[in-house]
Parts: sequence; C-alpha cells; structure tokens
Amino acid sequence: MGKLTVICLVWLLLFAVTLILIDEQLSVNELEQTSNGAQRQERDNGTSQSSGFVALQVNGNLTDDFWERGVNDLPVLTVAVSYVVENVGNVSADVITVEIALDSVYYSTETVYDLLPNSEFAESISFSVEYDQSKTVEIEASCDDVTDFWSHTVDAVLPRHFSLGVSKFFVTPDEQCVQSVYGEIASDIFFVHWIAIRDWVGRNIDYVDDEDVHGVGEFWQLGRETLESRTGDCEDFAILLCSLLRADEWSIEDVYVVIGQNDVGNYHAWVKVKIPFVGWYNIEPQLDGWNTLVGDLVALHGYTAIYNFNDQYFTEL
Ligand SMILES: [Ca+2]
Ligand SMILES: [Ca+2]
Repeated sequence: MGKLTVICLVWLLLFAVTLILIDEQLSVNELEQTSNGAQRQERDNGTSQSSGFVALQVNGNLTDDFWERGVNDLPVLTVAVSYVVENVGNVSADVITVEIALDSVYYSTETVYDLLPNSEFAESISFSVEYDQSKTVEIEASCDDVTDFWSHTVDAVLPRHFSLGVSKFFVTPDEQCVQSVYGEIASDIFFVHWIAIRDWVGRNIDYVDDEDVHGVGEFWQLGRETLESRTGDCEDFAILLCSLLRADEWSIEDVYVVIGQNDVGNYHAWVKVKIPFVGWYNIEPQLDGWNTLVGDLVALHGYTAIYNFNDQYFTEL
C-alpha cells in the first residue's frame, strides 16, 4: 500500500467519524426541542386549567331549635339549619347539585344554575329529632367533578328538670303506653273514673328517689318511662296521673300537674282536678284508696302552688 493511499484512508475515516458526530448532535438537539415543546405544552395546559375554574364551599349552622310534640305524642326537638353554597372559583358554575341526607338517608335535592364567581346560594331546612336521640345532617354540593361537603350532628337531649318551655311535653295522653294502661284501667272501672285512675297510680308505682335510679338529684320521667320502670318520685307520679286523666278525656281546662313549695323551701308535685259540682281538688298521686278526701289534704298541707301545667297549658301562678 502506497503512502498516499494510507493518507487517503485516514482522511476518509476522519470524515466518516465527523459525519456520525454531527448526526448525533442533531438528534440530541431534536430531542431537546421536542422535550422543551412538551414542557411548554404542559405549562400551557396548566395555565389554561388555572385560568378558569369552579370551586365550591359549603357551610351551615343551626339557626333555631325548639321542643314540640311528635306524632307519637313524645317530645321531639325541631331544628332549623341554614346553609350556604359558595362558588369560590373564577368562572360561573353552570349546574350545582346540592344533596341533603339525614343519617345517611336521602332527604332532598336542590339544583342551582349559573352561580357566578364569589357569589352564594343560601337555603334552610328543618327537621325533627326524637328526644334523647341524635341525627346527622349532611349537605353535599357538586358541579361536574368539583365537590364540597358539610355535616352537623344534632343531639336532642331532653331537659330532665323543671323547664318553662318543655314541662308540658312530659304530659303525654296519646302516647301508646299511656293509652294501653288507660285501656286496662278503664275496662275495670265500675265507680268514679278519676278515683280509679289515681288508685291505679298509687298502687302500681313505687316511690324511688331520682338519685337512686338516675344518679342525679332531679330527673323527670315521661309517662311511658314511669310505666316501664314502675318507679318514680313526686313529679313522675304527677306527670303520669295527669297523662292518664287526660287520656280519660278530662278537659284541658280541668286537670293539671302542680309544682309547689312549702315553708321550708321543699318542692313538691301533685295533680289538681276540677270535679263537677265540687270544684278544684288536689290529689296526692302517691296515695290511693281511703286517702282520697282526707289523706290528700294532709299530705299537701303547707304547700303553695307555683306552676300549673298539662299537655297544652303552662301557667305561672
Ligand atoms: Ca324529682
Ligand atoms: Ca323523677
């Protein structure tokens, strides 16, 4: 091989290597450009998402609560809940669905159209909770795949002491247990109704201090609770007797639970009835039989009535 041939071969080799290196550099540049383009595209997409979006916020609060008589004549706490759905995004929310559930059971649905940014939809709902029970209200607002949620648990704890607004709900003439026991008593009556009913209460309910049964100084029982335990103290006897007399269709004007106080400050509860041709008569519900007419007078001597109530009226004397 001549010297010139060797030089030519070396030159060709160097030329080929240079071409390969240039080609690789071009490929790397293309890749970088593609990658930068993709990143820019992602950025652009990100910008377009954050430039127009809907975001929802649900808030609520308890605006009212009061006790009333439920369908079974037992107390229920009726509450009003106000709620607000706000669009905290920056474009209008076309269709918002607001679904309300009580204890995870469907309650109602509201549809809100075209809610502008930074504006809100306000509404309220009302529902009842049985005494000594709880209920959870859940409110969920959603628009496409955007959603928010608010919930609140209402505890309907019945006040178990003297309470101006609640006392009358303890007298339950239409409650099932009261009606059932009244039915038993009435089927046996051959003389005067009010005496037979007070005798039944005096004979079938045992006096026990609230402290011993409930562990607290004062605990008012509903008629059904006294009938189930067959025990109670003065107000429990009086509430049950008043409920049974009302079940016997004594007029709302003619039978009351009375809360009174004696000279040394002790409180007591009894029942008063307006007997035809006789007038008002005070009954000590813990007594029975021959105590009527004499025992009642002795037992209640020294007490002054302060409040009267039945299932409809409450009067401060
Ligand atoms: Ca008591
Ligand atoms: Ca009691």
